[in-house]
Amino acid sequence: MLFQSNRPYCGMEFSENSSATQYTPHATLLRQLLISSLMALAMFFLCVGKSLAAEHIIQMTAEEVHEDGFGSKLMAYKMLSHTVNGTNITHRYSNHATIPGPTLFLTEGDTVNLTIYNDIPGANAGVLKGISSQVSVHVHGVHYKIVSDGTLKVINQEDDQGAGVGPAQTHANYSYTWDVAPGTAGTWAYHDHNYETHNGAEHKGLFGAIIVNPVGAANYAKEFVLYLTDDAFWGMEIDSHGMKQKKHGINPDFIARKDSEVRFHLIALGTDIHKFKLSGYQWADPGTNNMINEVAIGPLEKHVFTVKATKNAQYSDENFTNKLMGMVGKLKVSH
Ligand SMILES: [Cu+2]
Repeated sequence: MLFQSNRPYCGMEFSENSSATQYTPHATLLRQLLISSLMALAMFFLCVGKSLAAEHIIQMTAEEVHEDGFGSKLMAYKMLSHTVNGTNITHRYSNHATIPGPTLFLTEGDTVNLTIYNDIPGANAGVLKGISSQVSVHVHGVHYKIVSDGTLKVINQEDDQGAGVGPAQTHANYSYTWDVAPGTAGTWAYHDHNYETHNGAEHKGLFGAIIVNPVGAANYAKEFVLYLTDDAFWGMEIDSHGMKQKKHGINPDFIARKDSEVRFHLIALGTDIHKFKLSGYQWADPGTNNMINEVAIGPLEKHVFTVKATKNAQYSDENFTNKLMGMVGKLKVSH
């Protein structure tokens, strides 16, 4: 027997021996052996794949931040704690509330339990004016039940699904459960949907991304996440060595080691159509064999691509008005 009957494993039990095998000709016997071995191998990988599925417990706050160059206050998410199957990985994130918010790396098959806390000063005053001062986390791409939509009751018909005071009910904090189901691989935005209006405060800085990798996906030396808003790139750089998240902010300069493979994640927010370019580089348009050197990306669209970092470059939004706004940054390649 391949599996002892008292040992837990996933899937159906089968026997590699059959009473009929001793009378079958060699060819059939060999074929049966081959089929048994292949089945055992398949079961093995199924079991390994399943046991890799991780449970993420995440706690975040939404806070006010003051970015240089802005008259008005902005808002940002901060990671309080993140454990994966009980292992604490909070040190990967900034100690501060950042724009963009924490990038969450997930793998198909994982589950996420995310709790949001409201640290906006005076958040409870909103109820007097009849507006929502709840903050929420509404995610794209992964699966969840309606109670984890992270929207106001006017949208989901159930509840105001955020932390703080909403028009219908209040929650000191609010927890969401996400099923990172097979088929959800990709780069997806999350953002507030409840602050002040049913559209939330994404435009004030309450946004971030989840990156869902397939099981056994390749590793990239650096991950560069760029959000294209109507007047700036907001970015983050993650080094696969240690997974430390840094360079949060506007039009960041990214750094890559020469000849390393790096991955860009472009996520369009706002209303503009952007024309992204990485000077002197070409990359494969995802899902095709076409090599491209610029890409048009509209509201809510994403574009994920990889390049080998061979030379310094400038990334930019070639859309005329966006370029006038200064949507330009650098890729610096070091030896
Ligand atoms: Cu959205």
